[in-house]
Amino acid sequence: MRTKVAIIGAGPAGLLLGQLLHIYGIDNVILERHTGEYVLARIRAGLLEEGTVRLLDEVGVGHRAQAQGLWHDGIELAFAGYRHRIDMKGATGKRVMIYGQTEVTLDLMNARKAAGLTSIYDAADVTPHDFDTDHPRVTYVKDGTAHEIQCDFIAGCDGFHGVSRASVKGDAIETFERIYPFGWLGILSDTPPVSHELIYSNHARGFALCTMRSRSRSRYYVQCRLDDEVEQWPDERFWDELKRRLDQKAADSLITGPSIEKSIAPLRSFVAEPMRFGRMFLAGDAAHIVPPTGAKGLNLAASDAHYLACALREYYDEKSSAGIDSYSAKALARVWKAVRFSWWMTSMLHKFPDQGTIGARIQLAELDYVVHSKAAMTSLAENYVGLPF
Ligand code: RFL
Ligand code: PHB
Repeated sequence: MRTKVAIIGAGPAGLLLGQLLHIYGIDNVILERHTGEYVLARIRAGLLEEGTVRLLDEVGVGHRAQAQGLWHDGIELAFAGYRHRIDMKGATGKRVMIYGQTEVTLDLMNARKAAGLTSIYDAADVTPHDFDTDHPRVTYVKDGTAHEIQCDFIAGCDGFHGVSRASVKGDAIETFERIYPFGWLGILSDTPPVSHELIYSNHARGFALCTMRSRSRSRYYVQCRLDDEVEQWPDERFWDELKRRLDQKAADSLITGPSIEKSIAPLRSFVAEPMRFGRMFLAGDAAHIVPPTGAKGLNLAASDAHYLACALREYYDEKSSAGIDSYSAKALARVWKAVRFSWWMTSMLHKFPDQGTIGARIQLAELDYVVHSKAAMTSLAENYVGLPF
């Protein structure tokens, strides 16, 4: 088989890139190691920047998000027993949308199917080759048979544990990493959200986040130990812990119910530089990871896909390499700002094992400053709604 761009990974980065390239008339094939059902069952992100929603509109899949997504003008920060609102719309003129990653993935998958584009799910041993030459190729095994795709470019959209970044020789890549000493335990439940806006809570027992998927489905997270297992967290323990980390009013009005999903995610900041290796590009979690406190991971996957699709369009339409030559620097400039913001939100809101009483007091002072200073509030809002791309 031959194609212009072989995309490895059918997460948001790969699917969005594939759809953008299709619209620009650039044929592409997606290779995914798991089945479509498996990909759709992963509960992850929920919050989209306006720029991400705009991209979904651009590729013609935004109608369901526009109809079912929940626009939010603000968030609440809870600390020292009270909640304080950050008016993001007022500070920046922009909003964010709650629309689950599973729905984004489904919309993009359906559009790809409807356009008759080739996606190979359940592909084993996917391996990029010769991307340092003008003839890159990707090999894989499907139903026990070996296959090869010849292409002009490879897009490594295969997430943090993917094969693309791992295929790069040691000295060609530099990585930066911080692993946080805690995780997030998340549950999904068919109960109405405790508040119509997201609540980010700093508490002496640890961080908590109240978010949602719809008016009748809630998503809640509590900071947990890195070595915790979901089995140690029966629903009653989760609800009890969440209530303790919220202000009295929220705790009293929280409606609990059986969890329909429960999982623990570690928190990490990670960046690989550069994001281009000859004729292979990295995009999304394959190149960078941020802790979810800033809600930036999926939104960075979207901006990478946008930058890369524009660069490839320039290459094919204008016979210019300028776009692909500047892709890495352009994407990384936005990535590092999101890495900084996500680290900052994480540092301000979580309980760190070594922070001591002085660290806890400094966090409260910072939160108090953020909610009372117009400049600080605007800075938080500007980053939260997403820097322009
Ligand atoms: P993905 O989604 O991991 O997709 C990569 C795909 O590549 C496949 N793959 C391979 N395919 C072929 N061969 C191989 N060798 C392969 N290896 C892997 C995988 O099966 C998979 O299908 O990466 P992508 O596309 O870059 O998308 C990134 C986002 O998924 C991620 O950044 C977000 O989920 C992060 N995130 C959030 N982001 C936001 O913007 N807003 C949020 O509100 C938000 N909340 C979250 C989050 C992530 C969380 N967890 C679980 C880490 C909340 C949580 C709890
Ligand atoms: C979510 O809805 O899952 C979500 C929202 C905001 C975050 C992280 C996760 O910061």
